[in-house]
Amino acid sequence: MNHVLNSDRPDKVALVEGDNTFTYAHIESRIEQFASGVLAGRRDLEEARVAFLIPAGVDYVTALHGVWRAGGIAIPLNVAAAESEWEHCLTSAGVTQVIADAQTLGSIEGLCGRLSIPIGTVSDSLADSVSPLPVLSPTRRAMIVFTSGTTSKPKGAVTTHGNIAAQIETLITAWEWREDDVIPLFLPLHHVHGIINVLSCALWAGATVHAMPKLDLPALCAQVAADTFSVFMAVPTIYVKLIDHLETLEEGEMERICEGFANMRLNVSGSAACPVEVFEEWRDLTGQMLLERYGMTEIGMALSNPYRGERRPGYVGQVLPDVAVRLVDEEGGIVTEEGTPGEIRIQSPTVFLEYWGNAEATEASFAEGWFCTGDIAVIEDGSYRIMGRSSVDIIKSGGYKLSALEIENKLLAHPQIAEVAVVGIADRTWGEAVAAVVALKGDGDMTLKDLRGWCDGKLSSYKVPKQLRVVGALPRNAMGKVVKPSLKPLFE
Ligand code: MLC
Ligand code: AMP
Repeated sequence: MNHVLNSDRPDKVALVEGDNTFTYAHIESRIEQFASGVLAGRRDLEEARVAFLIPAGVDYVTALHGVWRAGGIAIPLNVAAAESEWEHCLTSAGVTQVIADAQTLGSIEGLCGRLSIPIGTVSDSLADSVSPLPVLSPTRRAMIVFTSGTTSKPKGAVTTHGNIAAQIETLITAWEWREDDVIPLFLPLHHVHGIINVLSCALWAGATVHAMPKLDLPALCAQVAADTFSVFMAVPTIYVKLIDHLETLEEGEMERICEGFANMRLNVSGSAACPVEVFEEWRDLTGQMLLERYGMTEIGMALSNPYRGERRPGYVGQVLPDVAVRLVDEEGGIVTEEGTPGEIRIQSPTVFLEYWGNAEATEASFAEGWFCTGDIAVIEDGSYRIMGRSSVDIIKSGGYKLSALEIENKLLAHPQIAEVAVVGIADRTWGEAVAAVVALKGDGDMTLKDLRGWCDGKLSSYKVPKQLRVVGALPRNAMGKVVKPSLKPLFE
């Protein structure tokens, strides 16, 4: 199965990385060289797990596709994670090889040494001659993406080649991807928004991706003003940051950038709820009606406002092609009427296979063959509206899904902290911001600055609390469980 990389026009530019451009033919031959290199004489990697820590660019595409072609399972990791987070991913997935870019290599080399996992760069693995590559069936495992949830440690969601192809195809159809599309890629490449919706859809369609190692608003806006792009995909936080950035510019420059957005065929928002005000401000600035869609690591995308037709602010639209959605109420009954809320459950070829090495969690996440998302929605006038989540322990900050329990477990190791509860509080920029309530041992005090300093290197920086309240004791119910909803008012 050779999905994802378009082969219709080999001379077309697939990827732009800084001043360099790479054609489809060039990337294809690099992928084959890399696949041959990692095979190192074997016929098939037979689902060996190969992790990589590489920012957006030709090396990332080479590693992702190269591992796939060689029959391995690709595990894209966060280049900026803390060492203990990398260690959890490497050990829980039984990673046998790590590929890093020159910059990240130094940070993870020691850990790989300690775990006896060979590490190298993409260039190290490019074979001089190409060896025969295995033929892969759609049921073969292709990728593990680590996702936080209601458990304290992230779980590895395994998708097959068939799942990935289905996730791409549904979006190619629904959003009418085409060969002449050009899209910027600044989202992190260890989550499906960047990997599937942007990178993989574009490369499947034969379009061009401008890979950027990180979000750089002035540089991005300059390209937008130059009418470089036809499609733009981001999380709501990025639209908020763009709106704030545009408002700092002198009028002429702002107008040129807004015109660049206006000239695109599609602006998409997803990964977190897009506030109605953001939809309206973006429409007023650029004339673009944001297309909001809903998805999840385990299922790809499931609901979307229409490409052609009315896009309703505050709603995530209708069911995508080849996806089946049902809402299930608290008693386990299937919701049949508009206006009645229920948990979103999904059945589709896009739905993942399993959590790696965790049959219990996999089983618990399905009911009668339907994947249980934990998100609550309602249908109103034919459109789904997301009402919230069934768990208070999941926080969505800037599009990242964070586990309150994971952060609490880390903070409990602080020598001064006796008790801790982490909650997400409403925030204009981040959607939800991580906030910690702590009870201290002894009489000391703790400032937010102290706590953030202590967290440095122990947690990815986006998980570190942005607010802190110190209390005498945490409020608990009769079962001894912290009453989290009663903590949020402390931050008002
Ligand atoms: C960065 N920071 C965050 C943060 N991102 N804090 C909370 N939440 C976040 N998401 C903090 C950093 O820790 C740092 O703090 C400071 O902001 C500046 O960091 P930065 O890296 O320079 O920030 P920036 O580039 O502006 O990053 C913001 C962002 C990024 C929105 C571009 O968060 C991002 O790319 N988010 C997208 C995540 C994503 O792709 N999710 C999709 C999951 S898949 P300090 O203290 O060090 O200064 C999914 C399924 C679906 O959800 O439906 O798509
Ligand atoms: P992740 O596990 O990182 O893939 O995040 C998936 C979660 O993001 C979903 O379960 C939802 O809670 C949330 N999400 C994604 N898109 C939207 C959206 N458009 N509106 C509200 N929540 C969303």
